[in-house]
Amino acid sequence: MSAKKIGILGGSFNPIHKGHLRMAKAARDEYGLDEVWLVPTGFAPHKDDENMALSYSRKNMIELLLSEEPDTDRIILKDLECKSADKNYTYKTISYIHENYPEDELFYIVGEDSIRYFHNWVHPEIITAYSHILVVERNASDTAGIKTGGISPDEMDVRSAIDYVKEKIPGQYSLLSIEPFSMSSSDIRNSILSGADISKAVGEKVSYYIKDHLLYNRGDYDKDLFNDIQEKLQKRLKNSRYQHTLGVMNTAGSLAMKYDYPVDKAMLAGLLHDCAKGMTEDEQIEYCNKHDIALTESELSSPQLIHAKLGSYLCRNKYNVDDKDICHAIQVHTTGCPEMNLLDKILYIADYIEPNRMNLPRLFEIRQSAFEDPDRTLIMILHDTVAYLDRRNMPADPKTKETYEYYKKYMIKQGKDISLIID
Ligand code: DGI
Ligand code: FE
Ligand code: FE
Repeated sequence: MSAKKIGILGGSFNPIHKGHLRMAKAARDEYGLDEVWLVPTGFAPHKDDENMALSYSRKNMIELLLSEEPDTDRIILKDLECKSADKNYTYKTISYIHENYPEDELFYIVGEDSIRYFHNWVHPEIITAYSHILVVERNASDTAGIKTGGISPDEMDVRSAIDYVKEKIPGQYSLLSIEPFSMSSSDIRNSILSGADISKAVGEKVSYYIKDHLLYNRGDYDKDLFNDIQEKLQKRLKNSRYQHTLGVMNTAGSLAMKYDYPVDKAMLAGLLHDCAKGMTEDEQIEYCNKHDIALTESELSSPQLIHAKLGSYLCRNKYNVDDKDICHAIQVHTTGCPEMNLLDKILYIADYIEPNRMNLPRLFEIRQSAFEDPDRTLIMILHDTVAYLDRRNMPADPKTKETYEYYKKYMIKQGKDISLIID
């Protein structure tokens, strides 16, 4: 294999944004690089940890942005640092790449803000020994808050700063000739908190991913609230229903761990999902009439559906969990709905696979699938539910049918073969 030119763009990518790709493309095109590797950090104890998304999600977002941005040939996610529990020093990563790709020529791509502090990094001389440093200029406002010991833009412009650093840490340094741009992950995280649209900066897919997983905007729940609700439900539900509830709560929590959703929130949705089952079906209908909760024809003729809608109402009004995501997930937990969000899917699936469920067809396969591909799992469950209703001459609710059709189309659109899981 002939020697390659490899660009390396390290960072926390928390989250990745289009500016990162601009840097990668500029380096690739100006230096004729064969590949540019995006290398996300693993744990970064020096960063504000609370805002650091799991490397699982940071990697997913890199793949999502690469999949929808034009002109990303030869720009790839390289997962080198995520596996380490230690601090990821750049010199270690560069040494590792050098040792494993000794023939290749390495280019380390950094923003101006980093180069202004580079001489204070740990072993910068190892980085320059093995790689050519490519610097991307930033706007003055983005480099103003430089750490003590760094070179502020008031002191020197970027070229002089590079010369100064080169004097201290000899090596090859070049300034890439792209226009400076203002885009930073921390600004994006702040925009999320203020509810602003971030899709311009990160693309539609990453923007959706962040919303779906509630990244950078996670509340937490009082543990007393859990105990309080558990006590109430234990009194109000039959024992078998209460055991099912605990099973759904814990399964929803496990799925949340797997897919990087806030675990406590998923558990709370699981805990409350069947709260309306403390009433008989007649009582449920009466309660709905009294509180102006409109029921559909389908719900009136199949009253076992009502507890989802009523449960959502009770969640907000009786259990004081006024959380739109949890209420929505409870509302749709029996029939599903098109475009379910991640919590909707977690609850829908957990309800079906929790440990007390038994004697369902292909339950083992559905349980395995739940931890591999939520959308495929939805289809399996919807298929089996429709078949079950059919066998018993029960009508499927229009929402159930709509959801099933929606996800079949959705999977096919994604090029996923579902022919072996449905008939
Ligand atoms: O409340 P759970 O028993 O834990 O589970 P669930 O909320 O999924 O409700 C399941 C019941 O609802 C079960 O008896 C089947 C029924 N069901 C699910 N989808 C439909 C449905 N019944 C009708 N008529 N139509 C549906 O689409
Ligand atoms: Fe239910
Ligand atoms: Fe349930």
